[in-house]
Amino acid sequence: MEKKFKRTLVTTALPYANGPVHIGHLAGVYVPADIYARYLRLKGEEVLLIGGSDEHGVPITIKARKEGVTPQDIVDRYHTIIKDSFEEFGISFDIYSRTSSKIHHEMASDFFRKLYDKGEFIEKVSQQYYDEEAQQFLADRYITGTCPHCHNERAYGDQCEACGTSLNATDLINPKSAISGSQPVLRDTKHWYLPLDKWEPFLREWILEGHKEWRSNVYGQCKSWIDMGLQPRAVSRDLDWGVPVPVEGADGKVLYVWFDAPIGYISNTKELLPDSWEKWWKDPETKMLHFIGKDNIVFHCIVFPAMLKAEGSYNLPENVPANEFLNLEGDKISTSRNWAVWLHEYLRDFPGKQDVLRYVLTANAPETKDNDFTWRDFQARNNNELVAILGNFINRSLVLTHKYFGGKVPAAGELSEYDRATLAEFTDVKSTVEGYLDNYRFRDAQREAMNLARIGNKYLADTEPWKLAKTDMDRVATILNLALQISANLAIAFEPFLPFSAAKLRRMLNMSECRWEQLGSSNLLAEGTELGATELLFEKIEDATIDAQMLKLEEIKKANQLNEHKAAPIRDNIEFDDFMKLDIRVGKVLECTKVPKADKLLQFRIDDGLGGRTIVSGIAKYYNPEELVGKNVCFVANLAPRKLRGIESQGMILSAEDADGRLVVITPADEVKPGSEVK
Ligand code: B3M
Ligand code: ZN
Repeated sequence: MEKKFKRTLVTTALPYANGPVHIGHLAGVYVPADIYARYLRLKGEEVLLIGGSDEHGVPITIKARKEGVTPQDIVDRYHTIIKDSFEEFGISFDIYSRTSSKIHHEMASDFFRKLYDKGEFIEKVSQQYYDEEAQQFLADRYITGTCPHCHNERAYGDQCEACGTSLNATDLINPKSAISGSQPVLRDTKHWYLPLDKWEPFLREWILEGHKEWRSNVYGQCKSWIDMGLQPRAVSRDLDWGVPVPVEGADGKVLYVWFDAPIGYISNTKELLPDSWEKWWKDPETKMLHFIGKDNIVFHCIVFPAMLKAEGSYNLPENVPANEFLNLEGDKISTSRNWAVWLHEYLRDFPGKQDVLRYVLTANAPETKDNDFTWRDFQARNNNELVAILGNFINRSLVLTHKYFGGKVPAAGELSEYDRATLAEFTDVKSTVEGYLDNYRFRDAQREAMNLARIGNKYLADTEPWKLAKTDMDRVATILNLALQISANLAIAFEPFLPFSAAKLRRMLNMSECRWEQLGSSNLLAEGTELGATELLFEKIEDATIDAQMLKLEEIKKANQLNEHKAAPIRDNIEFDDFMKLDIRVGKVLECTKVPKADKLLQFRIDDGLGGRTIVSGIAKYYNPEELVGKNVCFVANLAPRKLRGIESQGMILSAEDADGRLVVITPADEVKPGSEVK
């Protein structure tokens, strides 16, 4: 049987404050959570939407070290940027706070201490790399060395990015400290572990038996973790940034970031509601939901619940509607490769178009599988759906009302058969949209809401009130009344999805209230209501705008290819005598022409100091023949002649191949006589 709850606590993953947020964050977590919270508020339910920045962890300290600033500087910078982006996109947080706050440090510290006092941790000594010069233990990310699998020399202590293998720092060949460059040594260190194995029977029962309704991606991941067997997990680290471990003898140790971050949900609730936060966390009539991305599933479904269970007084989540990933133009979004649409950049390039992005991200939400964001799809959904369906319907209804009825809602007369059928159609929408929203199926819900506008559009197209205006104004009044009622319904139905446009629409319709219950009614606007000024809800996005975004991505891709280029490995050694066999000379280009019907080849006449020779070279893609005439080049003079396209080539012109495959001719740095030997 379905449980009844009094209120809903919605948490959203706390983004790391070491960079700005992008469309993947928005699509995966914040837009769906916001839709859900807005929906419950419209229904008049008690709901909290909790967010904040995750300000601890090693990557933040690495970034700070690189920039020569403190970790606090880094998180201050990005917390502000992230918070502003969310606000601009209308993510209606009741609080957006941060884990470097005092209240969070106290909360996390107390939580650890309570588990410690209850004997819920295991203490274990293990060996970890220590940098003797810098006098500190090294997080795995702070150690680099050679990957034992692929011999990449720049692998990290936790992962080799060349071959993708996850590593232990002790696997690395030739480990080096990223702090001092010295070779680290192994030292004993004590840490606290949460024995997840102890909670395995409970987790198995609670999730695998009790929550079969969870999304199959979430349920499946949990099942495979549990079936693999759970191990104790270290909840402390040797690091000087984070919440200090609150026990004696733990100097230089902080709570592992994944231990303190989820407690951030609790601290932020307490910061918002110092006197009543506990009912949101401990009253079994509160329903808790975690909105997260798929890479966070194990922490929210296994580790955090085990922590809450060990503490003993908290609720567990009722559901964890985790999303898969959103890709960008077919490639995985990546912060380090700058492969993303950053929210602050989108706002700069598309001012006032927050709802367009919200719409597209929901329409493509990666709810059941990874999905792709493309700029062409963005344009098409804007032009063909938001403009052509929703915007067009609203605009026609309002413009016609202004034209024929002086901007006042006209009185409806007797409804025709067709009017009634239309009404019946859109009355059903409420329960359909609700059904989807209640099951966290946001893309289906939004698609249904859009169907309302389709119904409206079709209604106007079929009834053609503009044609009746000369003959039957009563009928026109009825039609426009109905069209305006549908518009008012749209203002309600779209409020969770497109909050800015819905608010604009409410102003245009002069709607004083907006409640979910009203959805489906044909009496939302009283006869005689004075409408506000008509504004356009959406506007067409031109090809040039989209081309500019695509170009930007292409340039990023090119830059990445150059950056990621590593020089080819050096070939096997040769003897000096082998080298001496090569006769390399300098020659002056006397003539240079394209070889007909061969798009790669140029034919050279070279002054080699010995009467001249002909060489054919495959560099036509990179040079115009004229540019090379008069230049000194280097060529292999004793290569056995070969025929290319019927021309005998007497040697080979030397070029360097750049990272992108471009060939660049080698020329001596100063003027030398044709025929000079290169040694
Ligand atoms: N900061 C990881 C992430 O941003 C982490 C989430 C914490 S949620 C408590 O993907
Ligand atoms: Zn490797």
